[in-house]
Amino acid sequence: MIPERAKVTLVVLTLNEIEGVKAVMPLVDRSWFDQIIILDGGSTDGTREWAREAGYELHVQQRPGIRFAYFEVMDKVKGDIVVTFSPDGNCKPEHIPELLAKLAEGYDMVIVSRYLDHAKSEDDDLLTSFGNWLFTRTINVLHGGRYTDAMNIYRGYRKKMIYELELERDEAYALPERLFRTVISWEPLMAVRAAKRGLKIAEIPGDEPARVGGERKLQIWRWGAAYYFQFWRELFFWRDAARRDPAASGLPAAEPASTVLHPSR
Ligand SMILES: Nc1nc2c(ncn2[C@@H]2O[C@H](COP(=O)(O)OP(=O)(O)O)[C@@H](O)[C@H]2O)c(=O)[nH]1
Ligand SMILES: [Mg+2]
Repeated sequence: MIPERAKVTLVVLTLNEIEGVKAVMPLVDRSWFDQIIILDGGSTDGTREWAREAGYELHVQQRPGIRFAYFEVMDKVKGDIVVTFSPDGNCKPEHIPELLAKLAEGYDMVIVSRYLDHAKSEDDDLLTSFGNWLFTRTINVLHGGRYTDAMNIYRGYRKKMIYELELERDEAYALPERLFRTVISWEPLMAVRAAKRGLKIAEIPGDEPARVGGERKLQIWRWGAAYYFQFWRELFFWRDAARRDPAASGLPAAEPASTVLHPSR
């Protein structure tokens, strides 16, 4: 029997990225994906209007903060696989076919790593390059990961993994966010819990070019502190109850990753 083809949704994060979307989105072949959603944080620079005119599905988030953007959009994601992408120049679209091919091998998550093999980041400064190294190394040491880049947005994963790792729950973020008065994203915690759960993870190397226009929204100190807090808290906070007792978790049993993707349809 031919396995049913896994559907793939591209989620494109935008917050005032008009120059980026104009330069980058034309390089994203729409036929690579079953669905493309522009996930906008309330842009006021014409990004939303541009997305509508270009015929993209658009979701404008209601609550500020990247994790709320993800929480809100998940109901609209039809794909079995989600690929997240920033159209600000930092993510090279030419890595997408390789990313999809890797996911088709059955990985739960594949990260485009800025630090694997020959890859390099032109967006990094001394602080972000040290921060990314430190955070990735901390996750590896504390939680048994083997990442070279645990922080990048540019990645693909099974949608169901979000729920298996309970990343959609406020309790995973509320305390660090209150302590450091910010709203964080879910990629670092995803890396932590995927490692804790022993999921099938891969990385492919991918250069990160400098951003195209616009401004960086990264809150270096607040996010750094909140993520670091999360990493240590995870040593005792999320004890992987679902794996030990699936009946008690109320979660659907994990299914093997869908096997067939067509990156070059
Ligand atoms: N929807 C949404 N997108 C955001 C938000 N904050 C940042 N982004 C987008 O997420 C991507 C990554 O943000 P960026 O500031 O470039 O972070 P960096 O690349 O890690 O320095 C960019 O495409 C931003 O436009 C937000 O609150 N909501
Ligand atoms: Mg960026």
